[in-house]
Amino acid sequence: MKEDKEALTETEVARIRRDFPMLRNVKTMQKHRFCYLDNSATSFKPDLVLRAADSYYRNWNANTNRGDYDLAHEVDQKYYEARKEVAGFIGATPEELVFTAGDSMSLNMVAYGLMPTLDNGDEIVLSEAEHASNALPWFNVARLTGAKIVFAPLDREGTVTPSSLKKVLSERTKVVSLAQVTNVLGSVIDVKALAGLAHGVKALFVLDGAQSAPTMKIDVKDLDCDFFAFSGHKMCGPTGIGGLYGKRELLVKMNPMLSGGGMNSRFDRFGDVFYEEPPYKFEAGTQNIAGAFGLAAACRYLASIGMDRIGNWIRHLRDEVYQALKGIDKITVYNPASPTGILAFNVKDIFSQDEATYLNSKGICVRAGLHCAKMLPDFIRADGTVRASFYFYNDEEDAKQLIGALTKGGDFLDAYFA
Ligand code: ALA
Repeated sequence: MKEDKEALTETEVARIRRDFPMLRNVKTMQKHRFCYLDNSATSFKPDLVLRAADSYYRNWNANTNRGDYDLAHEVDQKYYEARKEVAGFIGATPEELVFTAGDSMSLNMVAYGLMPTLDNGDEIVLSEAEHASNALPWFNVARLTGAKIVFAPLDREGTVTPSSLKKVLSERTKVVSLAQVTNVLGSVIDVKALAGLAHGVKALFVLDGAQSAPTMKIDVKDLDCDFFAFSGHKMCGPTGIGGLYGKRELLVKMNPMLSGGGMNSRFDRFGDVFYEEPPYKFEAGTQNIAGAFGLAAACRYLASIGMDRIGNWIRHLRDEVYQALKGIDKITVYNPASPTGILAFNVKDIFSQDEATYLNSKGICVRAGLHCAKMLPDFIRADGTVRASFYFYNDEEDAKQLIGALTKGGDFLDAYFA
């Protein structure tokens, strides 16, 4: 794996851009260059990912872990190789990696899987910066068990720090579940320190990697999280595929949220069910095999570029935009110090979605509003933000296009005259 500490170069990015049909083929509306800055919502897919997913339907189209013919054995082997590749990408073994439909599914599987271990009065620690995937499953499970949701205070940057987590931990804490990188403010937590504190009170530490797996090197063993959830589509993989890492002993004990074919070895008319070993115990029904092939190809692709270089490049582009905007009175940036590719801002007196409409008129795709993080407005004191999120195929021109659109005009009414 290429892992030097430098950022990508413009020449490399120009070459990388040619790998993406969405950057080759999409002709933007009207006269503006197409500038996609909504990568925290979803990323584009390179040709090799599309080919890998397509290859399943063309060459290996049999069900997995069920058939007794050559093609079935071949697809089992390919599926296992895909699992090994994806597991290796986050520092796990294949036996610890469950394929899921994505980050939301993974977090639901942990929350409902742990439900039998939660009692009335137990506490689940979250933060107000969590997006829906890492809040709503826990809200549901708290309601069903009588457990209580407790929020770890955020510091000025919107981060849960070791000292803020300490304030809410107690012997009643059973789970701490936090995003490694939050999706609006791009705040990054010190996972090792926080996981250590959670383990100190015998709580499990669940890490939501929706925004981190695409942009930083992950080693679940080194981080010592108990579970790690992520989506494929934010890291150049297909939609509808993602992963859940769990420590082996926890996966062995945890209840499967979903039941069906493939996850049981036997059941009888009296209701006795014998589960398969993890990870198969958690993969009920025919799986997204094409998606797994595509995600494995995406992991290989990202690894060949180098996760540190990806992280450094997106931070560089984001900082360039921040430096250009920080002196402008009418623009408020909510996450000046974020070490990620995410910039959250508002233009004075303009509703965030109107601003996004204006940027759209300049060919720029950003997300605006609450971004699924619906508890955050009280903290940032803004009912919505504009979010520009960079990925490694964004180039200097993208950063300049955003700066240009925000420094010249910036009034959503301009959209009507663009
Ligand atoms: N959680 C995704 C986002 O932040 C959808 O946009």
